[in-house]
Amino acid sequence: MGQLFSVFWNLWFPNKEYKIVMVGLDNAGKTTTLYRLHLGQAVSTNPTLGSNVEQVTYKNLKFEVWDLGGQANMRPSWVQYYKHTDAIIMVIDSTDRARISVVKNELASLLSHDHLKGAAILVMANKQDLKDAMPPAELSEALALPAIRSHDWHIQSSCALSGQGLSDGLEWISQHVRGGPASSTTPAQKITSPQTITQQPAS
Ligand SMILES: Nc1nc2c(ncn2[C@@H]2O[C@H](COP(=O)(O)OP(=O)(O)OP(=O)(O)O)[C@@H](O)[C@H]2O)c(=O)[nH]1
Ligand SMILES: [Mg+2]
Repeated sequence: MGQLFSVFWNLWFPNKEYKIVMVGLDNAGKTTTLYRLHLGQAVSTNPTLGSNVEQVTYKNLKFEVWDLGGQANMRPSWVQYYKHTDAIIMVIDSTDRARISVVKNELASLLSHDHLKGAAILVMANKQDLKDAMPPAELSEALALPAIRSHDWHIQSSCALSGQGLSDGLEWISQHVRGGPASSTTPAQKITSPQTITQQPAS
């Protein structure tokens, strides 16, 4: 049924491309995530100066995925990419306990931005392959995600090196942009598994 729907969707909107902007602190794993999605393999990265952009196709949906540099002096420029954004992916180094409050501030700042009013927020709890990684539930609490009422959000555990969790994250975004089950039938807060937590904005 889902497959049939996506065939029709593609016929109706053959060239529709959704915009995803990937943000997060330096060293979080954004560029690794982008190229894992685009090429299907891990690449060696350097700190991003400016941005990278690639097209990613997932289940007949086309996404233009922007990967922005996360160093402190580059974060003020993130806003320049926000216009017409369908979804934000905030990538987090789940072992970086020392900077979780910085992540929380950056999240608050993007949630209040006018151009991101209708954007879905996918939080990637990345580097889950590392022993001291905070699990999604701990990150969710540290970032006060359950208090977010303004946006549809979801937290997903991932390992950008292996690709674990990336398709699940794109699946959630796909459902959001299609206005499918994720945004019409999910209860106010739902913990679908220890790896993933979803919440809809209050109506
Ligand atoms: N163990 C582990 N390492 C990862 C993972 N994802 C990324 N890395 C590593 O983390 C480092 C930083 O990754 P990048 O993708 O360059 O980080 P970034 O968020 O793009 O950083 P900036 O461009 O500086 O903003 C690299 O050495 C990656 O190989 C992961 O899931 N697990
Ligand atoms: Mg980068």
